[in-house]
This record gives sequence, C-alpha cells and structure tokens, in this order.
Amino acid sequence: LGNGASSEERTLAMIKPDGVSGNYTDEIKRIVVEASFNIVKEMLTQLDKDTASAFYDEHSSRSFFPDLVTYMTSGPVLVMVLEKRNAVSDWRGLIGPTDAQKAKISHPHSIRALCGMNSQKNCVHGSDSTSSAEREIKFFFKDVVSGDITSQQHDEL
Ligand code: RTP
Ligand code: MG
Repeated sequence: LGNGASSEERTLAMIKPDGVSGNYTDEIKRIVVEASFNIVKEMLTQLDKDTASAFYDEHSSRSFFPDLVTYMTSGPVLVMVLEKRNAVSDWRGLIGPTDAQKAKISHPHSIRALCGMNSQKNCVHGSDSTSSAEREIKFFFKDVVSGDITSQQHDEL
C-alpha cells in the first residue's frame, strides 16, 4: 500500500481508575508506544454514573454491573484512541484476559498482569471488535471523524 494510512485501524483504550491512581499511566503509555501504537487522542476525565453506565451498557443486566459502575467512577480515567494496523485485536492481546489474577499466570507479560488485581479491577479497557471501537471512539470523542484526526487533545480534569 502506497498510502500506509489506509491499512490503519483505531481502537479505544482506557486506563481505569486503579491504573491511574496506582501511577501506571507512564509505564502503560511506554508499552503502547513500544508496541508501535500511535496515540492519536487522549483525555483524562472523571466518569460520572450515567457515563460509566452508558459506556458499559452491554453489561447492564449482569450481576456485576453496579460494582462495575462504582469501580469505574471511583477516580479519573485516561481515555485514548490508539492507531496501528490490527489495533483492536493487538490491543486486546496486549492487555490480556479480563481476570487479572488469571492473567498473571497465563499472560505474565500482559498489562493486566502488570497492574490488575482481579476480575473487576483490571486496570485497562480495550474495545472488543471494530464495531465496538467505532462506537466507543464516538462515545468519548464526538468530534473525531474517520480520517480526520489531526490534533492531540489533552483535557484536564
Ligand atoms: P473491558 O470491556 O473493560 O475491556 O473488559 P473485558 O472486555 O475484558 O471484559 P467484559 O466482559 O467486557 O467486562 C467489562 C468489565 O467489567 C468488570 N467485570 N467484573 N466481578 C466480575 O465478575 C466482573 N466481570 C467483569 C471488569 O472490570 C471488566 O473489565
Ligand atoms: Mg469488554
């Protein structure tokens, strides 16, 4: 491909409250860059109950949902749009399985093994499909139009 941009893909990554408060942001961003992702947008923000509930709407009927919303609103999160070839599956691979306790055994070099605690406090999020990525990127960055990401965004709390 002459124009490399056409093979790029974007995913929505998030450092969850335990990752931010545990001071893992710099280390995770180093891993992101080392793995050849381009950070095209980032935003440090505090989720409120409605926003966290809407973001994880697919889990609204699950028993863990109230705890998930409490966890996700417990402190600031760093939301990022990551770009590279196969960004969605590559980021999922890098973060490891949902249960950080299991990740420490089966995927010891994964991000969740590095900074996660258990099946809930797993320090990072990643879109699970290209369609989820599209929804989640629009959810946080309504101004991002496909192919028109030109500037970094650093919103402060
Ligand atoms: P994420 O969406 O945050 O990237 O995580 P995931 O795909 O690996 O896992 P998912 O099934 O989508 O679950 C979303 C988040 O809900 C919390 N959770 N708690 N207590 C529990 O059993 C439980 N199960 C899931 C986790 O924070 C999980 O990442
Ligand atoms: Mg998920």
